[in-house]
Amino acid sequence: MSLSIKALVVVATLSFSTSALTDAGHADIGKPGKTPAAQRTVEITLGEMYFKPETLNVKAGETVRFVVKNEGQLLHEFNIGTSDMHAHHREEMAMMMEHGMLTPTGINPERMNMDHGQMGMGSMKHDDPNSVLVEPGKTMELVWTFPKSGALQVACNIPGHSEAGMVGQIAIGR
Ligand SMILES: [Cu+2]
Repeated sequence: MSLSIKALVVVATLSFSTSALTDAGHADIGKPGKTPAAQRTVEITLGEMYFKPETLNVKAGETVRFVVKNEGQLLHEFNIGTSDMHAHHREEMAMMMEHGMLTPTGINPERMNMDHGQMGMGSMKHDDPNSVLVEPGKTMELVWTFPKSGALQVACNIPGHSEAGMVGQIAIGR
């Protein structure tokens, strides 16, 4: 992947849209954190079709810097949310795949940055702050401040992946 594409991926991840977090009915899943505030760094490995580790133990209110490495051959996602949010995001991802914004192995930056209004998709972009999309061989970072309590999951919402096992639990402790 060229540098410019890499830069686009980083920009896509850093543009903080909070749409995913403000939809009605969403549980408190926490919020994006800042690297200097991170109390620790947790390394996550993605592959076909797993997260390592699969269970994350975090403290209430803790800010964690996740360094997410894709050691697989396919595009994967590391997304923090509730099972309802993941179900909703899976539909969006399926649409992005259908429209060529995503391919099984990567992100198509031209299509991702197109105006999708004509497709009836509004300004759909993969820029949720609670998620990183990681292309094969790449490493991305996500800093997250967890809520005081709640039942959260990590999932890869690329079509077929969570169904094949790319889902894990986040345990929020005291
Ligand atoms: Cu995946």
